[in-house]
Amino acid sequence: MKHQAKLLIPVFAVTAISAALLSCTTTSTFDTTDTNSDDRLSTAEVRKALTKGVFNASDTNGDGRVTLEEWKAANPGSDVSLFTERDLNKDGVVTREEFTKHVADNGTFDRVIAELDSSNDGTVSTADFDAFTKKNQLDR
Ligand SMILES: [Ca+2]
Ligand SMILES: [Ca+2]
Ligand SMILES: [Ca+2]
Repeated sequence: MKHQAKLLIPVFAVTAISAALLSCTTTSTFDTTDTNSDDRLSTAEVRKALTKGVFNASDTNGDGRVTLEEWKAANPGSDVSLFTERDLNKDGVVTREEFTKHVADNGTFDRVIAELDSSNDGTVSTADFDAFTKKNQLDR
């Protein structure tokens, strides 16, 4: 269990790349993200973990829906249009499905994955992950 650096590192990278993204922390680690335990993070594994982490950080009561009130509390000072553009059917709540579709469509997490994948082979190895944390001096 050497790779416990939290995935809040790439989430910070997301916020650096795209100020439009919800800022948050997630408790996911390399090990918990690597769901098939092959010591590599596929884009699907990373996308799934980040989507879940970011969504859950806003869904404070854990009912699978983010209301505008919850979103404002989790993202103080952010433009409300960022919420409304994620509310695809405009019913005033962002469901997990809407959020997942939105981030898939705008490719936000793909940019994070590209940044983590220093060897450009489409997966994030523990070496890629360590190189990223070192480069960004976020190792803790
Ligand atoms: Ca894996
Ligand atoms: Ca909720
Ligand atoms: Ca909605």
